[in-house]
Formats: sequence, structure tokens, C-alpha cells
Amino acid sequence: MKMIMAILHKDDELETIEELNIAGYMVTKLATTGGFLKKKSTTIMVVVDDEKVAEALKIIKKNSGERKTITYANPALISGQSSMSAAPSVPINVQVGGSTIFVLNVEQMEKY
Ligand code: 2BA
Repeated sequence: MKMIMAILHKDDELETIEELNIAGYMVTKLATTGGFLKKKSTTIMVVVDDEKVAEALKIIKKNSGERKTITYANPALISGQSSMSAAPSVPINVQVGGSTIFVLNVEQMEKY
């Protein structure tokens, strides 16, 4: 048995936990804060049989891994001006997500 501890961006929490639950994984969610940047994050704990680790990690990676997305921004803001211009918004690539994962051995689990 293993425990997957994954530190996720808060924005990725809902989809990650929902997909894990749908796939049959039990999840405990903790409200956490990064020690360095002091940003709020979510840490999930998922205890699974060894042969399920890869599938669970795949779901976590899909929903909270580092990925690129397109957003639309006013060109004046991109060039550092403080006021918005009348020009139409332009698409920009932004990086979102990113998670840190630990996989630990679990010696025993009991429920009373
Ligand atoms: P990441 O390495 O992506 O880490 C994101 C968050 O994951 C961390 O938030 C921390 O809460 C957790 N984490 C990562 N590695 C860990 C580990 N080995 N043990 C326990 N928790 C771990 P923050 O501590 O706020 O760090 C945010 C980002 O700042 C890190 O991104 C890293 O790029 C940088 N960073 C963290 N500590 C640093 C340090 N001592 N010096 C330079 N850069 C640091």
C-alpha cells in the first residue's frame, strides 16, 4: 500500500478530486500553505494498493500538472501600460498548474 501526497494549486483541486473520486479513489484534502511563497495550496492524501499508484498519478498529472493555456489580455497591459487601450484583446500563452507529489509506503491501515 502507498500513500500519495500531492500538493496542488488551489485552482486544480476540484477537478482533480472529482476525477479521483469517480475512478474510485478515496481522498482526504488538507488546506495548506507553501512555506516559501506563503501561497495557499491544497494537499491531498490518497492511500491505494501498489498496483493502483500509476493510475492515480495519471489522474493527478492530467488535472493538476503543469500545462499551457490560452488567455486573452488587453495589449496595453501586456506592454506594461497602466491604462487599458481600445485595441482588441490578444491571445497569450500562459502556464498554469503544477504539482509536487510524494509517494510513501504505508505499513498498515485500520478502520475502527
Ligand atoms: P515548487 O517546487 O513547485 O513547490 C510548490 C510547493 O510545493 C511549495 O510551496 C511547498 O509547499 C511544496 N513543496 C515542494 N517541494 C517540497 C518538499 N521537498 N517538501 C515539502 N513541501 C514541498 P513553497 O514552499 O511556497 O515554494 C514555492 C516555489 O518557490 C517552489 O515551487 C520553488 O520553485 C520555490 N522555492 C521553494 N523553496 C525555495 C527555496 N528554499 N529557495 C529557492 N526557491 C524555493
